[in-house]
Amino acid sequence: MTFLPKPKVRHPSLPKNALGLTRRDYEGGLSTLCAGCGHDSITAAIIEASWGLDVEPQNMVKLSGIGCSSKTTAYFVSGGHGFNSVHGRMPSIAMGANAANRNLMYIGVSGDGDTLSIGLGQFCHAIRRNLNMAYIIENNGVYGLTKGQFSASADVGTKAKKGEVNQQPPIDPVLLALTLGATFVARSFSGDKQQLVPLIQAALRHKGFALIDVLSPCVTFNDHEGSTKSYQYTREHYDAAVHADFVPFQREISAQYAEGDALPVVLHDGSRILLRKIDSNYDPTDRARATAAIGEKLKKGEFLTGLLYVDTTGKEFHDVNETPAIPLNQIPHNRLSPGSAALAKVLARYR
Ligand SMILES: Cc1ncc(C[n+]2csc(CCOP(=O)(O)OP(=O)(O)O)c2C)c(N)n1
Ligand code: SF4
Repeated sequence: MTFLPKPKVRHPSLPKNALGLTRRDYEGGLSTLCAGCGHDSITAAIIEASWGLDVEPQNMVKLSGIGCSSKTTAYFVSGGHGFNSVHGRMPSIAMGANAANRNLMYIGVSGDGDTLSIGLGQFCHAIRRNLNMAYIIENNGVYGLTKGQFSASADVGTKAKKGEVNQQPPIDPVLLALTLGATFVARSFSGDKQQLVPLIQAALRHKGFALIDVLSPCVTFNDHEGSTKSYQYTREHYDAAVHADFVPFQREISAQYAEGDALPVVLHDGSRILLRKIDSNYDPTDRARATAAIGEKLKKGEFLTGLLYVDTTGKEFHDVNETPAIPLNQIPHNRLSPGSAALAKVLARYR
């Protein structure tokens, strides 16, 4: 993968987070994506979210598959660990790494092709296992890297740049995740940083699988009239159900909200998400009602956005499998290898 380093020069008065790091410390290499690509805006939101959360760069693990979207893990938190996997196979890598070390913070970045076409099976099982990771789909409705073929998220009737009309029904990742029992489901837009940054922070802090489907227009192959994933279409059919404020543990809650209008959700580490309901009928803790509301909007060709469903009571992968609290590479040798007498005992059982 191409990696273009950025100059190290920085202004001495740049604001610093609790670790004494500036936003520049959360950047990566220079992007080689097309100018105006929605994916670059998502990268900027991830940088902002990580800086604001005081993430220790060396504790972040960035995982991806193949696609323009999957290239973006090289563009943020250069001090983190990274693995650019085979197309659609990022969840397997996330699973293995997560099982070996539960103390790191896992973020996966994928495309709608990488997740919903070739990688659909892997995606479903990562949700079922409630793998502890934030999973971002940069959803543009096409395979950008291979020049604009329809992906599995393209809507029926949407037009390709050269006029071809998509006939196949789309897979909606948000509805799919809700059906599979996901415990954190959100949708946003690359052009709405104010909504996206707190969602990413909450997803990184959520214990379990946190999905954010981000509508992210492809300016080169899917930003024309007739596309339902263009900047113009998304702006015109974009409707927020809730607005999420992320409040880190130990920071005073200063957000103003009307009584009965906001729902505080406490995460496992004590940080909170304050959900301000824009639609007073919307309940992000009721899976069935959330699913119905999202489906209703989709039928009208509209996108409901914000934190659409959250459940902090579900057991995540490590609770279910009782994985060791310390990373596998730190388990002492005498615990891993109980010695020849113990081995002889095991073998005796098969004689
Ligand atoms: C096994 C395999 N099959 C096909 C490809 C070709 N390929 C590369 S990227 C891609 C799709 C990328 O689309 P998406 O995940 O939506 O990402 P985008 O480029 O739109 O961000 C395909 C089909 C591949 N690299 N590997
Ligand atoms: S081809 Fe599309 S998805 Fe890929 S970098 Fe260009 S605008 Fe972005």
